Amino acid sequence: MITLHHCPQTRSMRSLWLLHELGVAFEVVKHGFGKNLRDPDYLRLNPVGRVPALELDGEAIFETGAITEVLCERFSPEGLGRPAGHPERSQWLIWVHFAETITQHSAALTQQHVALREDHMRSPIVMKLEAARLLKCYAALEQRLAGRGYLLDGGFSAADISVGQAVYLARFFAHLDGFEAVAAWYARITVREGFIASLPGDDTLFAGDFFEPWEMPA
Ligand SMILES: N[C@@H](CCC(=O)N[C@@H](CS)C(=O)NCC(=O)O)C(=O)O
Repeated sequence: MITLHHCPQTRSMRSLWLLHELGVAFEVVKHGFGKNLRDPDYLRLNPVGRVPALELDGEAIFETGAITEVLCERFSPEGLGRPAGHPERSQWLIWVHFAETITQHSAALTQQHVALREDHMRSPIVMKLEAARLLKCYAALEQRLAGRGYLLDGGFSAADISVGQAVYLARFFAHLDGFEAVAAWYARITVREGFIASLPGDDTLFAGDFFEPWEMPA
């Protein structure tokens, strides 16, 4: 039995997309994105009270990258995954985990624009800095994707899912304008049924499509 603990439009969407692509049977337990994640019952699944958490045969697994590795090893070692010893193993690991390099900035920006309730708590400097750092991540992806259909030459993999979902979140804070290879790849992977099935319904975290950094005070 596989159970994914999920909040829409967060990192757990990455695991949800992967599960859909794997074509395995699973259940989703949806959580509100708030203090409820600190409930003792949930902390038994993820000790810092974050999503995702995955229950797999009675074991609780947290950290998106670990979940991706475990699911691919078990259900799609040479399809969506690249096993130890495979020529593309290192590149697969690099890009699966690069998703976190991107998402740390989106998480900081979600805190700035969404989670902080009072305007005086928000920082235009942090907003600008974190959005600029997303653009640096896009630049690294542009370099990798120039002349490639997918992140790995061997074809679509969990690396595209991981980074693709990270770019989905990043696009709320930094436009893809000027990153042609990234935009073409993003368009290519987000028509997939697995991605579409991982999108939120009415239960969105973001009350808009884009959050502009605030102007710095003069
Ligand atoms: N590195 C962890 C980060 C998990 C994480 O911070 N998830 C966010 C959602 S994107 C969360 O649950 N935040 C709730 C909170 O910070 O209270 C992973 O990849 O699973």
